Amino acid sequence: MKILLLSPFYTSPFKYSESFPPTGLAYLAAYVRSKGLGSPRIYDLSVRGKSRQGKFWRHGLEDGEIAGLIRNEDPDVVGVSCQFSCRYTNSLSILDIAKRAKPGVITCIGGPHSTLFPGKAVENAAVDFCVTGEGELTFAKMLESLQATASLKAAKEKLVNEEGLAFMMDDGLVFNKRKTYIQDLDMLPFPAWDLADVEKYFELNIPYWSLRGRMMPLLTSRSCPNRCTFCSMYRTHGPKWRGRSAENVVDEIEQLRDRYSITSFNVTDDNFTYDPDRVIKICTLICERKLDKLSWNTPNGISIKTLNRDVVRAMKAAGCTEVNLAIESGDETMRNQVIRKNLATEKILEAVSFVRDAGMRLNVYIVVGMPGETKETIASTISLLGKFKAYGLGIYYATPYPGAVLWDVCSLKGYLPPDYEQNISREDHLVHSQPVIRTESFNEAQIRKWRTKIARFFIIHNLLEIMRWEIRKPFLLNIPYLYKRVRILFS
Ligand code: B12
Ligand code: SF4
Repeated sequence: MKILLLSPFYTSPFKYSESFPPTGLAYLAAYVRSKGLGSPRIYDLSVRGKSRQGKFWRHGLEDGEIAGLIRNEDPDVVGVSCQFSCRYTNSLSILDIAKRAKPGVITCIGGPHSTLFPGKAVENAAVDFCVTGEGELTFAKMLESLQATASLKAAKEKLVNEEGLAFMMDDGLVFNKRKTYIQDLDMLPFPAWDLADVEKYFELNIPYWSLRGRMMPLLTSRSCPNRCTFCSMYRTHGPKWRGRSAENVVDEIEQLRDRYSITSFNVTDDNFTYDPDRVIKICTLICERKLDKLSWNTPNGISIKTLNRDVVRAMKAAGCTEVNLAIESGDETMRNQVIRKNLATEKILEAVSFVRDAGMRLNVYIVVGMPGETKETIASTISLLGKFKAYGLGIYYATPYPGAVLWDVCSLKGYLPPDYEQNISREDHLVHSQPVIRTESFNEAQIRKWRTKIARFFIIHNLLEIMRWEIRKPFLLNIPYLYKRVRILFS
């Protein structure tokens, strides 16, 4: 059976690319291959081609080219990943193209967005199956059933009790909720990057904070035990944190170096430092196997609660060059009651001192515009940022995503624009990069102003720190970065 796994094209107001290797698809491909369930192939439809469409850039192949690719590959099954809600409409359109390019092809969708709306997904005539949550075992079961039966109808009959899978039968929707998640992640083969065009990402040279070039993602654990109110991650990856063994993780790093000559990797876990002993073990093994020449970072943020000096020192010794800390807000009520981060200000300052004492570059994340934000809470955030030096700031507008508590709160209180629910699945509405919440105490324009105020303060306060790191880079590499910073100052 020939299986084509596709990552969708995307639209953006910016010309520069934001494509990253699709870890989820690479795990799926590796697993089905290891089970002998046919020959999978991964195509990221966003890495080739770029065209202007009105105010936006379409990154990736045109519809006709996608149809051509499907006809050429001639797959039996096409699977599309929908990692971000805003790409859902694009993902559906790809399955529609697949059905028209090759009538009779079996189609499947998976990923965080469709996981929350499986019934809606399979109502669509172009979607035969929707795999919800962690996909490996369920996708394999689906393929097994297709292989073992003569028709789609017969395959579906065999799958009526399969958990995590949604599809339509003559008498309506079949969907059994997922209850189990893979406990022993070491049983999974490493992501099948040999089935994707990884050289294309190296060529695109997209920065991930300060790293770029021959860089690959590394997922050492899945899920997170915390429940920040803006986060919906656990709805896909389950309630419990699950970690791979240190040996298994370091074997993968070794393979990435030997096969793809990577010079860096980024740890894309939700909560890399949840188990500090495991992190120290990973770092010790990296050093023992002389993999510490590779640079790495933690762009998704690491758990501040479990961070200690030994962990940070071990990370630095193992080649970690920068650490991102999600502090979210300087106001304790916002951080702990509204966001439910359960994180004391003292703990943040302690973690900051560990990172700075270790001589690593520090980036922090802030979220603005959660319900309850006022000019006083913004002042507290500025005050906290004023207590230490950092290099980078990721400052995001609070955005309600389906499945997150924030979504329920904002819907209930009428804090969202009228067509928000429809627009969240469309990239041209840019809900992920614009303020969308409006409460009794602020509107979108106010939130923009507050965001700029924080960004401006950050740059002025950290000017020397920023220059200290920038000066180490070749001059030409600095120009775009410095230009962006100066624009924020005067915007
Ligand atoms: C790394 C990461 C990024 C990275 C890189 C993403 C990449 N392509 O690798 C970057 C930095 C680019 C990123 C950006 C953003 N991210 Co992000 N990101 C993640 C993160 C932490 C890990 C992704 C990952 O590698 N997962 C590991 C793999 C194994 O899991 P998976 O992708 O879910 O795939 C599994 C299943 O879903 C399923 N599956 C997936 N696809 C398919 C397809 C088929 C056919 C089948 C059968 C199954 C299947 O099987 C897979 C294997 O088990 C996730 C959270 C998470 N834990 O998933 C958030 C997450 C995806 N991001 C999220 C968000 C909000 C964003 C941003 C919008 C943030 C922002 N405000 O800027 C931006 C989007 C920017 C844009 N322009 O679109 C949200 C998405 C919520 C939503 N409903 O849209 C998530 C879920 C986190 C959260 N807070 O809830 N992100
Ligand atoms: S710590 Fe991060 S991954 Fe965990 S719930 Fe909060 S935002 Fe989500």
